[in-house]
Amino acid sequence: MKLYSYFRSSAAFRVRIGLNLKGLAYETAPIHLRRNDQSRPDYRSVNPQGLVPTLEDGGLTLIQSMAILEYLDETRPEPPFLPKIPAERARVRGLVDIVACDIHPINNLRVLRYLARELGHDEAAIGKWYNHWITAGFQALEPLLAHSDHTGAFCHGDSPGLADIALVPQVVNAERYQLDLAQFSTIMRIYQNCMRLDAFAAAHPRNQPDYEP
Ligand SMILES: N[C@@H](CCC(=O)N[C@@H](CS)C(=O)NCC(=O)O)C(=O)O
Repeated sequence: MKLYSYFRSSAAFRVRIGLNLKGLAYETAPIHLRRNDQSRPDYRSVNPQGLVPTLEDGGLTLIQSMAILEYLDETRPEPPFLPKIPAERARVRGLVDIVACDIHPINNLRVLRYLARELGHDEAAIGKWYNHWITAGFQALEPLLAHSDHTGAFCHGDSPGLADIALVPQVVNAERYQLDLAQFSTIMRIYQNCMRLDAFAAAHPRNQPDYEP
């Protein structure tokens, strides 16, 4: 398998965690987002959206991190990323979507660049925007996790799954922008439990072949 990835991309980070949890070996094809590798015609011919991640599996080319993760789960069912019961699956997907649909897309590099280049906002304003949307999402995630009997060592029970895969990269991004995470004690407890696992630690940006300090 080949994963088009950027060390700092949280969407690629999700897929790296998923591949590691499934025990799947893969090669990394670095796409340097800051240098705009994502706009190169050769990469656009692989992923016309010009975003990472893209996963090649045999003759298949797959895009969109959550679609890739569900594909991995459907083709390699062990260990499962989702619970079996429909209501519980909906709970996990709801937690995932807070991150993947409501926080991440508006804090993406191309959005931050638009705020800076087209709308003229400075670094301080962009940092404020970034942390505002993470805080809004985490203020919903925290009680959903803290007050549910389904929450265990991880977002859903005592094994890592899809919600943890979405959550951990978002926490790493929040740390990078120096958001005060002390108010999110359940999120941070789960995050720390995840980071004790090799699958999560090995997927961390600083452990990638294209890492830059
Ligand atoms: N919904 C997509 C989002 C992918 C995405 O936005 N990737 C970011 C990195 S985390 C990217 O490639 N950004 C490039 C850019 O903004 O130019 C997914 O989950 O795969």
